[in-house]
Amino acid sequence: MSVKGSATSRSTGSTTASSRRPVPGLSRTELLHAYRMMQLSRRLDDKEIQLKNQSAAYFQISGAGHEAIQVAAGLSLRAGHDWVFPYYRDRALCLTVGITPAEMLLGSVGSADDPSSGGRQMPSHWSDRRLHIVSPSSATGTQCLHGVGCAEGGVLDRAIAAKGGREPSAHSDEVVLVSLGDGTTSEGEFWESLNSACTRRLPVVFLIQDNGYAISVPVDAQTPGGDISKLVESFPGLRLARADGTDLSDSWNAMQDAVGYVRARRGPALVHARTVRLYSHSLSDDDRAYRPQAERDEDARRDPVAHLRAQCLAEGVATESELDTLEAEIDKELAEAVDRALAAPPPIAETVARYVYSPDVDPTSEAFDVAPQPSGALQTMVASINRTLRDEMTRNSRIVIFGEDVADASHAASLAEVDGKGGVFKVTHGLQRTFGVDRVFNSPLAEANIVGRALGMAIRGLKPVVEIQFFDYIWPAVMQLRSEISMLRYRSNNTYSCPMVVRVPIGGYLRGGAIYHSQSGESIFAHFPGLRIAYPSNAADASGLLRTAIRCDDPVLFLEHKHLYRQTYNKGAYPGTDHMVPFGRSALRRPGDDVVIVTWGALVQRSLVAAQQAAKAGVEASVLDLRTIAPYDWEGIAAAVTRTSRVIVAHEDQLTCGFGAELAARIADELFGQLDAPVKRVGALDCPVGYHPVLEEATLPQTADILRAVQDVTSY
Ligand SMILES: Cc1ncc(C[n+]2csc(CCOP(=O)(O)OP(=O)(O)O)c2C)c(N)n1
Ligand SMILES: [Mg+2]
Repeated sequence: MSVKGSATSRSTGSTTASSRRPVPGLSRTELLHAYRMMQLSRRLDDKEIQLKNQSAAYFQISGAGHEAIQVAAGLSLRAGHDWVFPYYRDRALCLTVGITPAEMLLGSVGSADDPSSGGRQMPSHWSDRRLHIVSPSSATGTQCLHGVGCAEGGVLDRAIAAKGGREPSAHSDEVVLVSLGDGTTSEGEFWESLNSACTRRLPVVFLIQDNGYAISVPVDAQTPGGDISKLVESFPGLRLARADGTDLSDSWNAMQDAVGYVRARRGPALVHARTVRLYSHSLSDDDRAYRPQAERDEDARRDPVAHLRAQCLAEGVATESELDTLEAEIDKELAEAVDRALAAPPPIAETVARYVYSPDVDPTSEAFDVAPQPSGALQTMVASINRTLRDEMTRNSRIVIFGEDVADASHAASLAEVDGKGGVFKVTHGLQRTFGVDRVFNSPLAEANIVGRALGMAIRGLKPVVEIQFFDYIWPAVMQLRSEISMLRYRSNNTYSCPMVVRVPIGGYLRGGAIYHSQSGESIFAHFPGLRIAYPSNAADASGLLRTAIRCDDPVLFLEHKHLYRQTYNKGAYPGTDHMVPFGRSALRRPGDDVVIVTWGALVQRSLVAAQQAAKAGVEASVLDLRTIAPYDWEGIAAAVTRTSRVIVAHEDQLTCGFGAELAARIADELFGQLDAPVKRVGALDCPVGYHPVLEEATLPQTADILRAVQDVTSY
């Protein structure tokens, strides 16, 4: 092993007279335990391959060749004290931390009893709440940000608890291990996570298991120079250890060094372990298609399990017959575990949609219907949101706010002189000044970083309320929103969840917002099961909906229309510290029996104006403000359509695949018999929003467009 960074007190494993064992620092019992774990992992892989070949398992990906570094990593951690963010090759790691072979095999067959996911996830996506092994997705690299967020969450929890006089839930010496492959280091999320780990000196160990390939792509075609540790050498404060990941001794020394450094709170560490991939990428891959035989043979000669066996025999740690006995015991244990897995019940089809959302806290329920108690002067939507955040932060010390520019000043000392930024729209202004830098802070300019870190904090009980600066720039975070935030509860069968709020300024009508500050697109996120979407149109609703978003137990995308932040027509008196609007409950903004305009966001006001104009011609249009998109108020829509027999869905987003398409289809499907006219949609052109007001006006739907739709539908 070689290390870079400030020296630790630990030995780096040089051979000494007393170290006649293959792994100095491990007792004979510990060494044989390590050998058992490595053999168990390999034999379990082979068992699962058999099950796949017998069609009793449906997928297989092995850890063969990675066992030494993984067992060394597992032995260096304290189960249930430290945190583990594994990836799909981490069988030996997860076994060493404490997941049993029987539990793994229940995952192989996809049983309802599979403790990681109840048969929802492929095998090799292990998790365990008690052991702090966090449910991974299959997306490479996303876990890096979760691990960093978890480490940061622990640090913040302790700082906040100390100020609030409560017991912290995080330990002062806990370590977060994030594991990934060499190819995965090409993902931006890896680099974003290194940035934050080093900037904030977080207690994270990155373990890179470099088997030289990402499916068929060799590391030299993936990483400049073919050596990831060279690239990260200059990260300030990052302790770096390189190891032969097929050698238990070298792996142990590297892991001890890294974990010791992190546990002592000296900063983050990275272990670059070179392993071999003894089998193909997965059972769906055949590496003979792209790897020469000589290279495969060379890997086989570096088999870590065979290597340790030979070492144990050579050094007299155990006799051949002792190792044979140990291996026979493993085979017996596995045979019993296979029998149990094969007899285990499959998932029940009726449970398929369980745990998309919290089964315990229902934001559509009466519990979230708390009437407003308005008091004080009328205030804008931006003031209303700011005050709601302030009140909720006062009520719940676990709320943390971060995002780009959301702090008043990153250098808190400057606040003696300056007023503070508090977000580009000033929504979070003054919150850092009131609640301190542990609860309100700036993120790097990296959207996946914001959402991914929030997940890592949320799983351990903090309540992140983060900001994406503009909806137009949400896209780097979409993998996190789609594959992580909204799916964590489902994929872990309700074992892990990450309730949080992602606030996003959205929309146009800004006169000058142009192409990259005017976008809509809520329908895209309505396609993410597990995510709630609120979209207030006025100041009072913004407060009530935000409070529901914060107090509910699901991730919520909270869309704040930029144009609505400071209008006068949607001002309201502050509705009090307990007002909540349940999700999925629309509001009738204007009654009218001739047609209903179903709408939300900035088109609520435009629809009201159009309705007033239509009334002059004797047409009475009602305006129904949906307030939330996921869930949406189908009963409210159905009642309004039944009453009027004519319906328009009006939204700011583009017409094609806008959320109106979904509503129009459902209305046509389920309410066809109630209709006296076709369902009409009003939306933006399928065209970007140009800078000049003439272009903006031509793209976005205007009052006149809604009025024309009212005339069309009512004269049909
Ligand atoms: C974001 C993402 N892109 C692509 C894939 C498909 N994929 C799965 S594993 C893999 C290669 C990963 O290689 P590496 O990080 O070296 O890990 P290894 O499998 O070699 O251990 C790819 C491309 C994925 N799962 N996620
Ligand atoms: Mg690899």
